[in-house]
Amino acid sequence: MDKLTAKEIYETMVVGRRFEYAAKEHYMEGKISGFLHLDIGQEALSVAAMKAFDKGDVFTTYREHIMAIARGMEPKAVMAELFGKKTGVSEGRGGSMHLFDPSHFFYGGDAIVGGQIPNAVGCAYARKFQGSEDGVLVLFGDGASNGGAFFESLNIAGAWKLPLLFLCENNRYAIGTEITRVAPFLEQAKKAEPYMPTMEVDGNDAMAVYEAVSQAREYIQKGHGPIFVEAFTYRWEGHSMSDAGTYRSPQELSIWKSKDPIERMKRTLKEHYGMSDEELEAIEKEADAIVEEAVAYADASPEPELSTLHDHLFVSQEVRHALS
Ligand SMILES: Cc1ncc(C[n+]2csc(CCOP(=O)(O)OP(=O)(O)O)c2C)c(N)n1
Ligand SMILES: [Mg+2]
Repeated sequence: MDKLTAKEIYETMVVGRRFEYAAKEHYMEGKISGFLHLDIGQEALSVAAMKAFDKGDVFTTYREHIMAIARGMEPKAVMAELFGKKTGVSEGRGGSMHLFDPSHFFYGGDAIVGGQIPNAVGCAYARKFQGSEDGVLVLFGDGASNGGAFFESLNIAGAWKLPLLFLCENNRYAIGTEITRVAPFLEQAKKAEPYMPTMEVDGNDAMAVYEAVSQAREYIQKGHGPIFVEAFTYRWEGHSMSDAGTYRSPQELSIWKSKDPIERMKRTLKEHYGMSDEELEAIEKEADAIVEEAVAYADASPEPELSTLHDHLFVSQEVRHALS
């Protein structure tokens, strides 16, 4: 990986983590309502996957703030969405779980566990039909890979050789359920083996995730059909903001905190790319400024007007005509 890409990945990871801590703080203050799922501890996976899959369409889960930023959505527009403001990426109508921006080919954020997987299959089918070579990336959790829609998606993507990259974020838990209590093995990639090639990667190693997703992207773009990448990681915070965390031990959490993906990438930048402490500190300062600006913008932005409450519920006449 060239130095610029490595630096960019690190910068986005640092912004991402600070963004998440700021969101947590403002949730506690009551400025963000509804659900909020933090991605702290999983930044390497979220950022490096987006940077490696820089074209094509992306479908993902409700734990997607950092992915949206890494895809190019502005942190202030993402924060404004969390605050439910008109200037948010989904005009304040979606909130944390529904960050949506067709200009970045980013289609959420889905509150239904695994709901994004069949949507991505449909998109991959459409892209193949249109002759597009960019392909589609779908991210989902270990828990989602126990659902029926997941297996149906593997099946049809395999049968029709769709340009679809399945990326499983295995953080070992679905809310409080440890994956091996509800699946016969830890590695969810085993489920995909009859349908497509599979790869496993350390999800806390940004360099490795970038490499694996780049290889997988090339594979689907060459028209070989779907591929499955599983990245192992761990979330540091609760599942959402209401989670007492009684299902895991403090020891387990501290082992994973010692595998901090940001510290790891920082070491790589120092040791392999010769970056100085001053340069790295400047990145942290800049990240703080970006997040502060995002919060100030979200705070100052207006709420959507009440008169627009019923907008976007049904397809408009204009869209209907355009599609017919
Ligand atoms: C169809 C459906 N069933 C149950 C839920 C409740 N629920 C929300 S998140 C979640 C756990 C999902 O775990 P996983 O797929 O591993 O993703 P993670 O939260 O770990 O990123 C569940 C069961 C839901 N939102 N949708
Ligand atoms: Mg999980």
